[in-house]
This record gives sequence, structure tokens and C-alpha cells, in this order.
Amino acid sequence: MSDIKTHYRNCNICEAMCGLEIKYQDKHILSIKGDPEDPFSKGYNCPKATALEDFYNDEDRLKTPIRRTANGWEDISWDQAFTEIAEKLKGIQKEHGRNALAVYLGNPNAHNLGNALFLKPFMKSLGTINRFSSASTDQMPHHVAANFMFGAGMLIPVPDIDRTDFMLIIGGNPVVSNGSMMTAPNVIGRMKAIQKRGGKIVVVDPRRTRTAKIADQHLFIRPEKDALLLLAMIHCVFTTNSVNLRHLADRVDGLDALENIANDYSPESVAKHVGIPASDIRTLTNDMTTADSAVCYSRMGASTQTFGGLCQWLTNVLNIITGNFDRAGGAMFPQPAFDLLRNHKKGHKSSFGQYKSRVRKLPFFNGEFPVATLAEEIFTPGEGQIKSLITVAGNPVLSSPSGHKLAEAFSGLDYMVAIDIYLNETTKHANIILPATTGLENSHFDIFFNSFSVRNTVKYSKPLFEPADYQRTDWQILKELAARMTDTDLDEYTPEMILDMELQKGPYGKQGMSLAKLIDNPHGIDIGPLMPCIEARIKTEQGSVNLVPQLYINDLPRLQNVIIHPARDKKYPFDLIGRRLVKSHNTWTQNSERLIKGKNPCTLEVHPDDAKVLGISNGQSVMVSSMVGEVKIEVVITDDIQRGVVSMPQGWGHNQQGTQMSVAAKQPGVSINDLTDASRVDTLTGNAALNGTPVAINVA
Ligand SMILES: Nc1nc2c(c(=O)[nH]1)N[C@H]1C(S)=C(S)[C@@H](COP(=O)(O)OP(=O)(O)OC[C@H]3O[C@@H](n4cnc5c(=O)[nH]c(N)nc54)[C@H](O)[C@@H]3O)O[C@H]1N2
Ligand SMILES: Nc1nc2c(c(=O)[nH]1)N[C@H]1C(S)=C(S)[C@@H](COP(=O)(O)OP(=O)(O)OC[C@H]3O[C@@H](n4cnc5c(=O)[nH]c(N)nc54)[C@H](O)[C@@H]3O)O[C@H]1N2
Ligand code: SF4
Ligand SMILES: [Mo]
Repeated sequence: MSDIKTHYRNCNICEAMCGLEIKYQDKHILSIKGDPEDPFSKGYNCPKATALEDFYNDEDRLKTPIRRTANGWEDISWDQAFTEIAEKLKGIQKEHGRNALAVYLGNPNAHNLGNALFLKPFMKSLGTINRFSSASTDQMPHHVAANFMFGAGMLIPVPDIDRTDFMLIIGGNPVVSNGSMMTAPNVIGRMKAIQKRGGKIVVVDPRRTRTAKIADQHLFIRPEKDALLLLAMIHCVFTTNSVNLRHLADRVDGLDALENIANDYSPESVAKHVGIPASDIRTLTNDMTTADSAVCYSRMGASTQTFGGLCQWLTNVLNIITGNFDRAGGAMFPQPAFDLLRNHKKGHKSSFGQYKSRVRKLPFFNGEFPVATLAEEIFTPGEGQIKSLITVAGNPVLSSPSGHKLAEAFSGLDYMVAIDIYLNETTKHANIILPATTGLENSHFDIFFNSFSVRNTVKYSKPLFEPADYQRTDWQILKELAARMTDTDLDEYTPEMILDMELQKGPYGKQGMSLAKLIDNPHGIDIGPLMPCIEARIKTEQGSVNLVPQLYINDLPRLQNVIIHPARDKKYPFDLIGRRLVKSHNTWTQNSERLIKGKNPCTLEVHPDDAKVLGISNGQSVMVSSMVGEVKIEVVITDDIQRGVVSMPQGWGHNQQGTQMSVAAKQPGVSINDLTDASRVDTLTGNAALNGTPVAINVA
């Protein structure tokens, strides 16, 4: 046995970028704890970090390629796998056109340095426009708003949680999720600090979440009515003469148009629909406009819903007109050391709506189509039909709306490849699975989450354990496939080479930022709090903020229609919403014994009054059905959920035949996405409307 050693790295499971201190001896991990010397997370970590050990040791994890045959899966060599894949995919593209091949990119791509850098050339080598990703079950409305208001889809303002005096959280549960589009390790600590300095936190959510319980005030809202609430708040900002653009007075276009729009949405006119009394909406607005600094942060609940586009636009608007934009304590732009917008020219035209999806005419944006349309693009015959698919670190069968329909679609494909670490609900449909190294075997640098971070910091992590010779990293797989698809030689670039170049060319390059410097500082380097930087960062042609982009004006009648004619099928009287759990991350961490042990967490929360009417009791199993599917699930009765709304976790349903996640199968749960309906989207952005799915509940 050799000496006990210590390794420092960032956890790459979620967006919080917690610094970890890992004690190990040879290939054995002795402990995983928060790194007290990490300048950003200062010793914080959540329970999921310790499971990095489990993923490293997981016997179910695939390490070499496997091929599906009539008699089950067989091992094949990397060379055999690449040769077969290139031949099959080229053949399909030759016969049916380049777009007959589709790609689905999942969430872990965003947490992986190599993928962040090599997916672009990989996509180019395939030459298809049919890219789909988890972004359209998540944050597409944020990108669309950023694109049209600030000139770049990646220029997303984040709440300056460490300096704000008032934080309004709409449809986010950062105490459990650890924050999203807001990288802020130890959110609880940061929220408590707001309160300690005399500030206030208000949560707007159909569920009394853990975040709501810590907040000073919680307002229950009817699902999918947030755009109305935001419009009414904006209305109040105008009627109380509280518009205050501060230093942005000459930089904001469209204030008059906004006032005209907001005119129609008095708190009294929306209160009934939103489920929040008009007086509360006025008080909420007053709290925000009178605080020394304030920020409205709206996330998944206000993004993965029918009006996600409007919600994210209006959130930015509210921050801007209350003088809380590009200012300490408000919504601010980070300035990351690896700047994804380094080469983004001002006035660069976006790809929004450049193409429309073939079947449902949903918009193409940020280089992709909404995943809600993937199944029909596979099922519907005709020119441009998708015949083959590559998934990269994604599990859309469990994560996308109407996931069970996607499973059916995948099983009918001519050919499918999965680059993944598990044989799971999605990858079991592949002809070949190419397994990548993961977690502790990889080097790490957060390109994306530094771009959404509440503080400018920078850190590089070396791999803890060198992978075995027979393993491949994701980026090596992507590069090899790209080379095979284009019959070109592999170039010598590694993620580290590109990272070093970007750091040196980036905003701190002149001060000596480089990969070598990061290697010398394994705990990470603090650059400092976010700084006002709109002049340098904004990418619109004129350098001003477009407060009222036309596409949002065009979308308002849809919102009005919902008010005037609330389309409600009486057969499905409840609104289903999702929830996240402290000890699971999306669909893939459930193969860790320590994360899934204990009581079944995959339960349906029902309000006591609803339970009484339904005649159901705690712990009883019920059938939940929607327009597209049905699941059987155990009930938990709680007044933490609003009447008429029910909640179940996302990411579960590991009960399918032919998968190989033996730990997850012990506590499988059911998939919420067997109920969510792919036909329900925010038609403006194409994002899936996962929240607010109409469902019925019947005794099982
Ligand atoms: N109803 C409902 N549905 C939701 C949500 C919701 O709130 N409600 N949330 C949505 C959101 S926000 C998201 S981001 C999506 C996530 O949707 P997906 O990204 O499709 O789902 P994940 O569970 O993240 O899938 C990760 C996949 O990558 C594999 N994997 C893990 N690590 C690695 C790695 O290092 N390399 C490779 N190659 N593969 C790896 C896993 O085995 C798994 O197959 O789900 C969405 N779906
Ligand atoms: N532990 C854990 N952490 C995670 C993940 C995980 O799976 N587990 N996933 C990661 C990922 S990929 C992401 S994107 C982030 C997401 O991070 P968050 O955005 O914080 O996601 P959720 O916890 O799903 O919070 C969404 C909230 O919206 C509420 N909601 C639902 N419908 C509505 C509505 O119509 N209006 C309003 N106002 N609220 C609504 C829900 O009750 C819920 O509290 O979390 C990340 N972190
Ligand atoms: S909060 Fe996220 S980044 Fe931090 S330890 Fe937990 S999973 Fe890892
Ligand atoms: Mo996500």
C-alpha cells in the first residue's frame, strides 16, 4: 500500500461547482468532503458528491463497447465498433439524406470539459441539422430571451445572491437543486446571509418547497400562470411611478411599448387566474421596488411550462425596469475566464426559427430542434424522416416528455448508437454502446457553469485516477467518430490545449491566466464578485437592451386566450408538476446504493382536501393518468402542495426490462415522463411544458 494522498477537484454532478477534497490510497477512496480551501464553495458539498466513489466503482458501468445481437449483448473492440458505426451511419445518410441521422445530447455534456469542446466538430462531421438536447426540457426560454434582449443566447444574467437585499424566486427550488442558471455552492448559506443582512426572500411556487420554508414568504401560485403575475408586477411598477433604469437609461429600447402592454394586466385582472390576491401582488412589487437592491430569479417552474418564453423575458424586464440590472445585488452578467462569447460579434444574427421542424413546425434555435418533437420526426414517414440516432450522455426515454413513446420510436430506428456509461432505458435500444470514462477518471473545467456563476472564479481539476488503456474518454470517442465519418486523420488537439489557449486569450489572459496557473492552484482562484459590465458584454448591434422584442408581443394573444378560454378537459382535473430530490440527479445517479437506500422517494404528493374527495389515504397506491399514459404510484398526503396540484419526482422509472442498473432497479420508481405530453410545449421557444400536465387520479 502506498501513502494516503489528497486530491482536489470540482464536483461535476450539478451546476454548483463545489470544490472537493478526496483522500485516497492507491485506487481506494477513503473520503470525499467539501474542500474548505476552495474560494467559492468554502467546504460545502451535498450528499451526492460522495457517490462519485460509487460511480467510479460501479460494476454495472460499461467500460468497453458492446453490440446488441439476437442473443443479447456482446463485447466488441473499439475499432470494430467505430468501423461498424461509420459504415452504417454513412450508408443511412447516403440513402436517406444527411438529416436522416439525429443526435440527442443530454445534461452531463454540460458538465464535461471534453464534450463541451468537441461536440461542435463532432456535429459538423455528421452534417445533420437534426440535433436535439435536454436544453429544450430545461432552459431554452432563458437562451431565447438572452438572444433577443442582449444579443447572444449565452448572455444570461444571474442573480447577485451575495449582495442582494431582496430575492424573488419563481419556480426554482435551489435549496434542493443547489441552484441552476445560478451557480452558487451552498445556496442555503447564501440565502441565510441575505436574511442576516436584513434582506428578504420570497418564493412563488405551487409547492411549499424546502426553499419556500427557508424564505421569509411563500406564495402559492397556480401552475403556468407566472407570466400573468410578472405582467401584473410590471403593471404596478409603472402605475406607482417606480420605473428606474439607473445607468441603463440610454441603453434600453422599448419602455413605452412595455408600458402599453402592461396596462392591460392590473393585479385585480390576473389575481383570480394566478391564485394570488391582488393586494399581495402589489405588496410584492412594492417590496421589490423599495429594496436597496433586488432581483427576480425564475427557473425550471417558470421555464418548462406553456409560457416559459414569456416568463423568462418578463423576469429580465422586471429586473431592468426596477433598476436591478447590471448592478450589485441585481441580475448581472458573469465574466468567465473561458469566455464562450469571446468570438461573438456584436449584432451577430441568431439562428432562431431559421428552420422549422418538419412535422410540427417548431423553431430551430441554438443549433437544435425541441426534443418534444423527436418521436414524431422518427415516426412520420416522408422526406427528411429520422432513421438513425446517436445519443451522447442522455436518457431521453426517462427525461423527455412522453418518454415511453420515444422508447417505441427508438426501437424502430434503422440504427442507433449511444455514448453512455450505462445500459439503461435509452441505451438499451442502441445497436452499439460506446462507454466513456466518467467523474473521477476525467479532468474537469466548468466552461458553462462559470458562465452562469454568481461569482467569478476559475478552477481546473486533473483526473484523480488514470483510466485503463482499454477505456476512452467522451472526447476521444467523439473525435474518433468524427474522423471516421469524414475519412480524415485525427488531429492532435486535446481539451487541455484548447482550454489553455482560451484562458490566455480570455479576459484575464493579460494578468497571466493560463492552464499552468490553474494547475498551480488546485483549490481554484477567486477573481471576485460580479462587476457591472454591460457595455463590454452586450452583443446587440446598437449596444442597447431590447426590452420588448417583437416575438414576445406576438405571443401575448396566446396568453390572453388561456385566460379567456381556459381549456380544461374535465377528465383530467389535476395539474401535475415535477420535483427534484436531494439524493438523485436526473435519471442517472440512482445506481448508487447510498443515494437510493431508505424509503421510496418516488411518491405523489396530494393535498389533504383533494385526498378526502378522492377517498385516498397516505401510503395508498393510485393510478395517475394523463392524455398520453398512466402510472401507479404511492400517495403522500401533505398541505405542502397546492389544492388541485400533484407533484412527483423526475428522473425515475428504472423498472424496464433489458436494462442493467441493478442498484437502481431495487428502488425503480415510475417515470413522470410517461405522463407528460410531448404535444404540450411553449410554442414560442419549443421548450417542453413538463409542468402543469393535466392528470386524473383513480384508486388503483
Ligand atoms: N418531467 C420532468 N422531466 C424532466 C425534468 C423535470 O424537471 N421534469 N428535468 C429536465 C432537465 S432540467 C434535464 S437537464 C433533463 C436531463 O435529461 P437527460 O440529459 O436526457 O438525462 P440524464 O439523466 O441527465 O441522462 C444522463 C445520461 O448520461 C449518462 N452519463 C452520465 N455520466 C456520463 C458521462 O460522463 N459520459 C457519458 N457519455 N454519459 C454519461 C447516463 O448514464 C444517462 O444515460 O431532464 C429533463 N426532464
Ligand atoms: N438534487 C438534485 N439537484 C439537481 C438536479 C436533480 O435532479 N437533483 N437536477 C439539476 C438540473 S438538470 C437542473 S435544470 C436544476 C433545476 O433546478 P430548479 O429550477 O431549482 O428545479 P426544480 O427543483 O425542479 O424546481 C422547480 C420548481 O418549480 C416549481 N413549479 C412547477 N411548476 C411551476 C409553475 O407553473 N410555476 C411556478 N412558479 N413554479 C412551478 C416546482 O414545484 C419546483 O419547486 O437542478 C439541478 N440540480
Ligand atoms: S451541490 Fe452539486 S456540485 Fe456540489 S457536491 Fe452536490 S452535486 Fe456536487
Ligand atoms: Mo437541467
